[in-house]
Amino acid sequence: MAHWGMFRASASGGEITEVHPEAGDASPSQVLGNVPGSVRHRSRITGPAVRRGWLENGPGPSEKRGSDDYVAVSWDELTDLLAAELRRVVDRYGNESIYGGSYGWASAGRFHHAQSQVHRFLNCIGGYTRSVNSYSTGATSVVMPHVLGAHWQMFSRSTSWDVIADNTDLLVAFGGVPVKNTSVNHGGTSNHPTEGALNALRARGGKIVTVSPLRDDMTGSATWLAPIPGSDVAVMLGLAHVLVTEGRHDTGFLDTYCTGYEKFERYLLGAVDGVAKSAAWAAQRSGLREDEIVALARDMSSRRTLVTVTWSLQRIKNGEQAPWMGLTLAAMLGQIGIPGGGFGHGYGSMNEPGLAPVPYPLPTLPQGHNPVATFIPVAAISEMLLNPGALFEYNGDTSVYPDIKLVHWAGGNPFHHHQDLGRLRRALTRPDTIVVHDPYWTPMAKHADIVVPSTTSLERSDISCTRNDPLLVAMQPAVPRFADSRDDYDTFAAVAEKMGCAQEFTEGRTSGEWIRHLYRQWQGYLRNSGVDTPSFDDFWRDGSVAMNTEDRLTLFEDYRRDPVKNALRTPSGRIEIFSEVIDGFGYEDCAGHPAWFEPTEWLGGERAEMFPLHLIANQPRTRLHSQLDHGATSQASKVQGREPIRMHSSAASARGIADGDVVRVFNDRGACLAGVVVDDGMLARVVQLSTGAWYDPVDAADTASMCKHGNPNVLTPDVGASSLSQGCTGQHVLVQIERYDEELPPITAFDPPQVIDRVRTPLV
Ligand code: PGD
Repeated sequence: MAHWGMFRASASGGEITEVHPEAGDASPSQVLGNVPGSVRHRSRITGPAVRRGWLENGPGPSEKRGSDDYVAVSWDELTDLLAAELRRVVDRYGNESIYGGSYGWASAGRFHHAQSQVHRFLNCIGGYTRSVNSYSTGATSVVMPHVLGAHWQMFSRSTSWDVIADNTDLLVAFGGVPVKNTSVNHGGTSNHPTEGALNALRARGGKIVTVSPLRDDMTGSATWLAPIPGSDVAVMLGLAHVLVTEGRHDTGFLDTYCTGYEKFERYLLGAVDGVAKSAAWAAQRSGLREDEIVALARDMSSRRTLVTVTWSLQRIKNGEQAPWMGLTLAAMLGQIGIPGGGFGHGYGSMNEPGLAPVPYPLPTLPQGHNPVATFIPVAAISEMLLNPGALFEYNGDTSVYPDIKLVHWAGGNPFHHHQDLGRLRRALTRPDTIVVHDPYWTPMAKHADIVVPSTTSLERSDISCTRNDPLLVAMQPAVPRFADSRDDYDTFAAVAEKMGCAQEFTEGRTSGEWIRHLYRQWQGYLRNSGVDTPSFDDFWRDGSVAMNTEDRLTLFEDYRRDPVKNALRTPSGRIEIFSEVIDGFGYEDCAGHPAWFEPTEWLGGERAEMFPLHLIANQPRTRLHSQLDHGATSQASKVQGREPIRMHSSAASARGIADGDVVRVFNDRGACLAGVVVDDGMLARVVQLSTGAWYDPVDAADTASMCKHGNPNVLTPDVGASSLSQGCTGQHVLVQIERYDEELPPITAFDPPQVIDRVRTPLV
């Protein structure tokens, strides 16, 4: 099982040669094509290594990170060095000075889940500074608990695809429903039903309106409205204005199930600032026609309508507003809690929304207790490392950035997920020590002092399951461990042994014993709930257990049925269109109700005079984030070895650029090369470059160097969504593009650094 689906692998000589998707999968992911050849790829880390400068000079800030050589060490040396360094940092600076936020998707599998392993280990040695929220839903996860009293439940208990297919008459999808993103699901997935459900809706006579600058954010027939990127909230306000002024809003629903609508309505009608957020006002900001907005609002109020908002719409400055306003629009239509109507968030952002949840807890490795209270919002990593002691706002509180001496990372790639990579590189010069566990020489591993070679999930046993999939799967190794790599669990167990907390970390179990233990614990829980499951041995032999799921859910059906008994977990128990709590924080960049904030990176602002193209840095179609970028599917999409950038023919020809050319994409933060694919399925001034090409600087010693491979995060702004959430804003950025006529530098992203073997080449 992988995040991108369930498969069987054929192997030979320690390498995967073929993969065969699960028979029941309606639409297997093309990302599977990256798996063959991935185990023994040259970018694998073959054994433990330590950065030469760190080994020679000891821990300390260093500008050599990212361009230094490495020295191969034995496992015994590596675990000695790691244990001693952790002890030094804890004794001298305290556990708060270890940053263990360690964000990232790692691999499917409940036991070997890298984040769970590193957090459990760090808790055994006294804790660490943690991170909160995610890069996926940074703004949503903070605003929605105030507004709806829920966050992830919105996805895991979302209206199921079959209910939408059978009942929705009009699907209005802000951000579309990009089927490419549904190929992945955190923790795995055994089926991909999205495309089938959209087709079934159409076959029933249902209509789809996709609101996105990119046509292919919706596959198949749909009405395409292409607003200027970042203007969705204006469009939603314009729609809401039509509903109110034409008396089409459901006052009964707003009175019974919501609070604060009146305050929002005053803002909407212009009573607060003298500006009515009319369809004409929205048209000016979005570039859509006024009559299109009016017609859509009328259509929405006369049919069973589902309003959906993708997660990408909140990965932008003031990202809280799009989901909050989408919910408000749906509340005004009064169909929340009715099958096929209402609101959805995240359809097409990951496979989970729309899939049926499992009604009981799943096996999980306990992470223990972290006694350190210090935390940062996850996307504030550079800010924290560059500004120890500085104050920051988050969700109504003011906190202080800790002084981090050691960064311990397992299962994530900040050079994939973080913004403004030049700034990140400057930030990574600051700590005394950076430890990275990864199977591959990712750019993050190349910035580490202590490099821990991990196995991949293809080399180990595990259990996989996820909250919206019926299968609990026995993950059996397809190949032996690669070279001198180890499971992260075994590494942590060895370091724990040297630090005197082995029993606490392992509880006396090997990884095999843990997997059996977690299964049996789960079995016991289910038995108490009256559910029978096969023995562990039968499960392991058969390969999977089918679990019950809660089918045909409608989000908030229970709340609609009985708003008192099933009150929401908000202060009012209702949907908070106006939140007294958020209002009370007094933030200038997040008011008490959803509102329009002019984006900083958008075509309607002054910055567009300097950088006139709007780049959408969205999720890739050919891989999961940066994982297996060297795989066949990902590589087949590259243009002259560079990440493809899609451009409208008018924007390309105005710059003397043709399909297949390599271009330099730049702004005042940085530059990267990319290979052009001309595509008129987008607004003329929009370009699209997916995330995930491994960062590949022309000059590794220069933190401001151009990336010759096409990582858009050299361009994106490193600013939080707002004082409320500080969420990631990496989806949107203004750029300029020019043809690159110089000799093309070779791609070196997948080449390992120089690793010195002291036996053959003694250090001088
Ligand atoms: P991955 O490439 O999945 O990216 O960011 P994330 O860091 O999750 O990184 C996972 C790493 O884990 C890989 O290096 C892989 O090799 C390693 N790994 C896999 N298995 C194991 C294991 O068993 N042990 C260890 N130790 N390592 C393992 C994703 C993040 O990027 C996300 S979720 C989102 S939604 C964001 N989206 C955007 C965006 O829309 N736009 C921009 N510009 N930037 C984004 N960044 C964010």
